[in-house]
Amino acid sequence: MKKNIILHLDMDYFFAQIEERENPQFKGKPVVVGADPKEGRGRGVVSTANYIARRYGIHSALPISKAFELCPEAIFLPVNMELYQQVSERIMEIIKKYSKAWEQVSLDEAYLDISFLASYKKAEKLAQKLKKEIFRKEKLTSTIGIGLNKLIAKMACEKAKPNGFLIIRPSKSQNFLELLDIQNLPGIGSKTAEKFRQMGINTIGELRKPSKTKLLDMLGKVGETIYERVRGIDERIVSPEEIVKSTGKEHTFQKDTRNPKIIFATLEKIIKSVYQDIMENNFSFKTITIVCRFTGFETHTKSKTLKKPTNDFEVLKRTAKMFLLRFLVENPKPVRLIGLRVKIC
Ligand code: TTP
Ligand code: MG
Repeated sequence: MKKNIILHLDMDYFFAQIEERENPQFKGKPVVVGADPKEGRGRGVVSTANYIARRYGIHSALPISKAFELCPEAIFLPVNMELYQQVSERIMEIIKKYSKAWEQVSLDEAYLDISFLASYKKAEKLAQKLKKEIFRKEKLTSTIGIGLNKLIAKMACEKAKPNGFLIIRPSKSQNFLELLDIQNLPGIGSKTAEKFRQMGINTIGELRKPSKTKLLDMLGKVGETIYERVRGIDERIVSPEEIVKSTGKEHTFQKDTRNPKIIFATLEKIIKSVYQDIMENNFSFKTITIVCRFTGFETHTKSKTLKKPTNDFEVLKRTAKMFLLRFLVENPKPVRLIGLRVKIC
């Protein structure tokens, strides 16, 4: 029988590691990349932080004001997306040399199907070689996980972070999963985890007890996926066709606002910037998503998938404005952030 061998690679503290590389004087200090903290009054969020800053409790998506409170002496840097994108492209060029079946998942993450090696020993050698090549060419560390499917490979990678390597042989997959906390399973967020904890379920092993029907009742359709994942089942294939690229922009207002002039002028700017990005990359878009965050972090999103891809500016503008207007009509609270994202193809 053919052995499936899947590799997952994820760069360590990607944005912050690139900043450290560019500024060696930051090494050994807490580094936070994200919005301007403005002495604690800043209103955006953390994109990422190096592992030293993480010791203070700082992590991706944390409000930047909170990060400042936790570690005011950290080095706070703005997001230099252009640079990170260039680095990402070079890394992906290296990765895809290692297998014809590769899939980029985000700027710093990719899967490779290396089943053609037919041996976990050879897979280990390939992984070490890949990690070394990235480090030699880019001076950046990465972590690699290997397993019999995407799920196991990704979870192994998470477990081995940072600058690590973990290989889970097929016969060890069940043991590996069993003792991990339920929140290590992709798809289980803190809210879902809380529901299970109240039922006395804390580990993935314990999450094998509820029947499929019970999980479907509790979680809806995703219950079926969870039922399979806790048993190590994941049939998703590694394929570049599956890459869903997206581009987007968001803006956090200086002060929460209900002023329609300010809100819609900002949306206009966001639409233009996103559209420019689409055109520069010669893409069209198919799905449009609008995000609106109100006071208190209450966040609403709405998406529309078009019948076929387009690059019509008017369609983008009309849809974005209509959705945002609907959010404002339905919710009287002041607005903290608005954003627009499109899936490109
Ligand atoms: P991740 O791979 O999730 O995080 P990371 O590379 O910073 O850290 P590690 O993998 O070692 O745990 O995300 C890759 C980059 O994507 C990250 O450097 C910054 C960006 N990012 C955001 O801007 N906001 C987010 O909420 C997350 C999760 C990531
Ligand atoms: Mg990463």
